[in-house]
Amino acid sequence: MTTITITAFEKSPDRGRGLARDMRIRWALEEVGQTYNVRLVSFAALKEPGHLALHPFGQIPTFEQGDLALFETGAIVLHIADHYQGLMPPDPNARACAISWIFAALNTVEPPILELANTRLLEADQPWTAQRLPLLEAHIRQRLEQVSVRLGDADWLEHTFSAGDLMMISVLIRLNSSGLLDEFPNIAAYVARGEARPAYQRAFAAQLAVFLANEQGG
Ligand code: GTB
Repeated sequence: MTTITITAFEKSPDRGRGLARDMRIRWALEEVGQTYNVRLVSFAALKEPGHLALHPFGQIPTFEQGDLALFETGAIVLHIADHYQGLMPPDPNARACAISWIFAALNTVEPPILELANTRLLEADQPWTAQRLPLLEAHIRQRLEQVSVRLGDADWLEHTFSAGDLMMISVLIRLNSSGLLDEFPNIAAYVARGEARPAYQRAFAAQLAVFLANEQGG
Protein backbone atom coordinates (compact mmCIF):
# COMPACT_ATOMS: atom_id res chain seq x y z
CA MET A 1 0.00 0.00 0.00
CA THR A 2 1.30 3.48 -0.87
CA THR A 3 2.78 5.55 1.94
CA ILE A 4 0.53 8.01 3.72
CA THR A 5 1.97 11.44 4.48
CA ILE A 6 0.21 14.06 6.57
CA THR A 7 1.23 17.59 7.44
CA ALA A 8 1.45 19.11 10.91
CA PHE A 9 2.78 22.30 12.48
CA GLU A 10 6.55 22.45 12.85
CA LYS A 11 5.92 24.45 16.03
CA SER A 12 2.39 23.96 17.27
CA PRO A 13 1.10 26.88 19.35
CA ASP A 14 -0.54 24.39 21.73
CA ARG A 15 2.88 23.07 22.81
CA GLY A 16 1.93 19.50 21.99
CA ARG A 17 -1.34 19.38 23.93
CA GLY A 18 -3.09 17.63 21.06
CA LEU A 19 -5.29 20.56 20.04
CA ALA A 20 -3.98 21.12 16.52
CA ARG A 21 -6.05 19.33 13.92
CA ASP A 22 -3.38 16.87 12.73
CA MET A 23 -4.29 15.06 15.97
CA ARG A 24 -7.59 13.89 14.45
CA ILE A 25 -5.83 12.37 11.48
CA ARG A 26 -3.12 10.76 13.59
CA TRP A 27 -5.83 9.28 15.83
CA ALA A 28 -7.84 7.95 12.87
CA LEU A 29 -4.74 6.35 11.33
CA GLU A 30 -3.82 4.77 14.65
CA GLU A 31 -7.36 3.38 15.05
CA VAL A 32 -7.17 1.63 11.68
CA GLY A 33 -3.56 0.53 12.21
CA GLN A 34 -1.99 2.46 9.34
CA THR A 35 1.53 3.84 9.62
CA TYR A 36 2.13 7.32 8.27
CA ASN A 37 4.81 9.90 7.68
CA VAL A 38 4.54 13.46 8.93
CA ARG A 39 5.86 16.48 7.04
CA LEU A 40 6.30 19.37 9.45
CA VAL A 41 5.43 22.78 8.04
CA SER A 42 6.34 26.25 9.31
CA PHE A 43 3.69 28.99 9.47
CA ALA A 44 5.44 30.78 6.59
CA ALA A 45 5.51 27.65 4.41
CA LEU A 46 1.75 27.15 4.88
CA LYS A 47 1.11 30.14 2.63
CA GLU A 48 3.73 29.28 -0.01
CA PRO A 49 2.78 27.81 -3.40
CA GLY A 50 4.01 24.30 -2.58
CA HIS A 51 1.65 23.93 0.36
CA LEU A 52 -1.19 25.94 -1.23
CA ALA A 53 -1.22 23.42 -4.07
CA LEU A 54 -2.17 20.82 -1.44
CA HIS A 55 -4.36 23.00 0.75
CA PRO A 56 -6.13 25.97 -0.86
CA PHE A 57 -6.55 27.70 2.52
CA GLY A 58 -2.91 27.27 3.54
CA GLN A 59 -3.59 25.17 6.63
CA ILE A 60 -2.71 21.86 8.24
CA PRO A 61 -3.50 19.01 8.13
CA THR A 62 -3.26 17.55 4.65
CA PHE A 63 -3.24 13.89 3.64
CA GLU A 64 -1.31 12.47 0.69
CA GLN A 65 -1.29 8.92 -0.58
CA GLY A 66 -0.09 8.18 -4.10
CA ASP A 67 -1.95 10.51 -6.48
CA LEU A 68 -4.46 11.54 -3.84
CA ALA A 69 -4.10 14.81 -1.90
CA LEU A 70 -6.82 15.74 0.60
CA PHE A 71 -7.49 18.65 2.94
CA GLU A 72 -10.18 19.25 5.63
CA THR A 73 -10.19 16.92 8.60
CA GLY A 74 -13.78 15.80 7.95
CA ALA A 75 -12.94 14.63 4.44
CA ILE A 76 -9.69 13.01 5.55
CA VAL A 77 -11.21 11.11 8.47
CA LEU A 78 -14.10 9.96 6.28
CA HIS A 79 -11.65 8.79 3.62
CA ILE A 80 -9.62 6.83 6.18
CA ALA A 81 -12.76 5.34 7.72
CA ASP A 82 -14.05 4.26 4.30
CA HIS A 83 -10.78 2.68 3.17
CA TYR A 84 -9.63 0.85 6.28
CA GLN A 85 -11.43 -1.21 8.88
CA GLY A 86 -12.09 0.03 12.38
CA LEU A 87 -13.87 3.35 12.16
CA MET A 88 -16.98 2.73 10.10
CA PRO A 89 -19.76 0.19 10.73
CA PRO A 90 -20.30 -2.07 7.70
CA ASP A 91 -24.10 -1.65 7.65
CA PRO A 92 -24.98 1.18 5.17
CA ASN A 93 -27.51 2.83 7.51
CA ALA A 94 -25.12 2.68 10.44
CA ARG A 95 -22.42 4.19 8.20
CA ALA A 96 -24.77 7.04 7.26
CA CYS A 97 -25.46 7.69 10.97
CA ALA A 98 -21.73 7.79 11.74
CA ILE A 99 -21.29 10.33 8.94
CA SER A 100 -24.11 12.43 10.42
CA TRP A 101 -22.08 12.67 13.63
CA ILE A 102 -18.95 13.73 11.72
CA PHE A 103 -20.95 16.58 10.18
CA ALA A 104 -22.64 17.37 13.50
CA ALA A 105 -19.27 17.64 15.21
CA LEU A 106 -17.83 19.93 12.54
CA ASN A 107 -20.91 21.96 11.56
CA THR A 108 -23.00 22.18 14.71
CA VAL A 109 -20.81 21.61 17.77
CA GLU A 110 -17.43 23.00 16.72
CA PRO A 111 -18.46 26.50 15.50
CA PRO A 112 -19.52 27.92 18.91
CA ILE A 113 -16.45 26.33 20.53
CA LEU A 114 -14.20 28.02 17.97
CA GLU A 115 -16.01 31.30 18.40
CA LEU A 116 -15.35 31.25 22.13
CA ALA A 117 -11.68 30.33 21.63
CA ASN A 118 -11.20 33.06 19.01
CA THR A 119 -12.94 35.67 21.13
CA ARG A 120 -10.73 34.85 24.11
CA LEU A 121 -7.61 34.86 21.94
CA LEU A 122 -8.20 37.75 19.56
CA GLU A 123 -10.73 40.03 21.26
CA ALA A 124 -9.73 39.75 24.92
CA ASP A 125 -9.07 43.47 25.25
CA GLN A 126 -12.17 44.67 23.38
CA PRO A 127 -14.85 46.52 25.38
CA TRP A 128 -17.64 44.15 24.27
CA THR A 129 -15.85 40.93 25.21
CA ALA A 130 -17.01 40.73 28.84
CA GLN A 131 -20.63 40.83 27.68
CA ARG A 132 -20.07 38.50 24.74
CA LEU A 133 -18.35 35.65 26.59
CA PRO A 134 -21.42 34.53 28.60
CA LEU A 135 -23.46 34.50 25.38
CA LEU A 136 -20.89 32.33 23.61
CA GLU A 137 -20.71 29.99 26.60
CA ALA A 138 -24.51 29.72 26.54
CA HIS A 139 -24.37 28.65 22.86
CA ILE A 140 -21.88 25.93 23.75
CA ARG A 141 -23.92 24.82 26.78
CA GLN A 142 -26.97 24.42 24.56
CA ARG A 143 -25.07 22.10 22.23
CA LEU A 144 -23.53 20.16 25.12
CA GLU A 145 -26.96 19.69 26.65
CA GLN A 146 -28.27 18.31 23.34
CA VAL A 147 -25.33 15.94 22.87
CA SER A 148 -25.63 14.90 26.51
CA VAL A 149 -29.32 14.00 26.12
CA ARG A 150 -28.64 11.96 22.99
CA LEU A 151 -25.62 10.18 24.47
CA GLY A 152 -27.43 9.29 27.71
CA ASP A 153 -25.54 6.52 29.48
CA ALA A 154 -24.17 4.97 26.28
CA ASP A 155 -20.44 4.62 25.72
CA TRP A 156 -20.57 5.94 22.14
CA LEU A 157 -23.03 7.90 20.02
CA GLU A 158 -24.13 4.90 17.91
CA HIS A 159 -23.58 1.52 19.61
CA THR A 160 -19.92 1.05 18.64
CA PHE A 161 -17.04 3.52 18.44
CA SER A 162 -16.92 5.13 14.99
CA ALA A 163 -15.41 8.01 13.04
CA GLY A 164 -18.38 10.03 14.33
CA ASP A 165 -17.18 9.60 17.93
CA LEU A 166 -13.59 10.30 16.91
CA MET A 167 -14.61 13.63 15.40
CA MET A 168 -17.06 14.58 18.16
CA ILE A 169 -14.53 13.84 20.90
CA SER A 170 -11.80 15.69 18.98
CA VAL A 171 -14.04 18.75 18.90
CA LEU A 172 -15.12 18.49 22.56
CA ILE A 173 -11.54 18.06 23.80
CA ARG A 174 -11.01 21.74 23.12
CA LEU A 175 -13.33 22.38 26.12
CA ASN A 176 -11.27 20.29 28.55
CA SER A 177 -9.70 23.34 30.17
CA SER A 178 -12.90 25.45 30.15
CA GLY A 179 -14.77 23.80 33.02
CA LEU A 180 -17.86 23.51 30.80
CA LEU A 181 -17.60 19.74 30.45
CA ASP A 182 -17.86 19.35 34.25
CA GLU A 183 -21.49 20.43 33.94
CA PHE A 184 -22.22 17.37 31.78
CA PRO A 185 -20.70 14.32 33.50
CA ASN A 186 -21.72 11.90 30.75
CA ILE A 187 -19.92 14.05 28.14
CA ALA A 188 -16.85 14.44 30.35
CA ALA A 189 -16.77 10.63 30.73
CA TYR A 190 -17.32 10.19 26.95
CA VAL A 191 -14.35 12.45 26.17
CA ALA A 192 -12.21 10.66 28.78
CA ARG A 193 -13.20 7.30 27.19
CA GLY A 194 -11.96 8.55 23.84
CA GLU A 195 -8.71 9.87 25.29
CA ALA A 196 -8.12 6.53 27.04
CA ARG A 197 -8.16 4.59 23.77
CA PRO A 198 -4.71 3.20 22.96
CA ALA A 199 -4.91 4.68 19.44
CA TYR A 200 -5.57 8.14 20.89
CA GLN A 201 -2.67 7.72 23.31
CA ARG A 202 -0.29 6.76 20.51
CA ALA A 203 -1.40 9.70 18.38
CA PHE A 204 -1.06 12.09 21.31
CA ALA A 205 2.45 10.83 22.10
CA ALA A 206 3.50 11.23 18.47
CA GLN A 207 2.42 14.85 18.23
CA LEU A 208 3.87 15.66 21.67
CA ALA A 209 7.19 14.18 20.54
CA VAL A 210 7.36 16.85 17.80
CA PHE A 211 7.06 19.59 20.40
CA LEU A 212 9.58 17.97 22.75
CA ALA A 213 12.12 17.49 19.94
CA ASN A 214 11.74 21.17 19.08
CA GLU A 215 12.27 22.18 22.69
CA GLN A 216 15.44 20.15 22.91
CA GLY A 217 16.69 21.45 19.59
CA GLY A 218 16.09 25.02 20.77
N1 GTB B 1 -11.62 23.21 8.64
C1 GTB B 1 -10.22 22.86 8.65
C2 GTB B 1 -10.06 21.36 8.97
O1 GTB B 1 -10.88 20.83 9.73
O2 GTB B 1 -9.14 20.72 8.45
C3 GTB B 1 -9.50 23.74 9.65
C4 GTB B 1 -8.00 23.52 9.60
C5 GTB B 1 -7.30 24.49 10.58
O3 GTB B 1 -7.93 25.32 11.23
N2 GTB B 1 -5.98 24.35 10.64
C6 GTB B 1 -5.20 25.22 11.52
C7 GTB B 1 -4.17 25.97 10.69
O4 GTB B 1 -3.53 25.42 9.83
C8 GTB B 1 -4.47 24.37 12.54
S1 GTB B 1 -5.56 23.54 13.63
N3 GTB B 1 -3.99 27.25 11.00
C9 GTB B 1 -2.99 28.07 10.37
C10 GTB B 1 -3.58 29.07 9.45
O5 GTB B 1 -4.81 29.07 9.22
O6 GTB B 1 -2.79 29.90 8.95
C11 GTB B 1 -6.24 24.93 14.57
C12 GTB B 1 -5.56 25.09 15.87
C13 GTB B 1 -4.39 25.80 15.95
C14 GTB B 1 -3.80 25.97 17.19
C15 GTB B 1 -4.39 25.45 18.32
N4 GTB B 1 -3.79 25.64 19.58
O7 GTB B 1 -2.67 26.12 19.66
O8 GTB B 1 -4.40 25.32 20.61
C16 GTB B 1 -5.55 24.74 18.22
C17 GTB B 1 -6.14 24.55 16.98
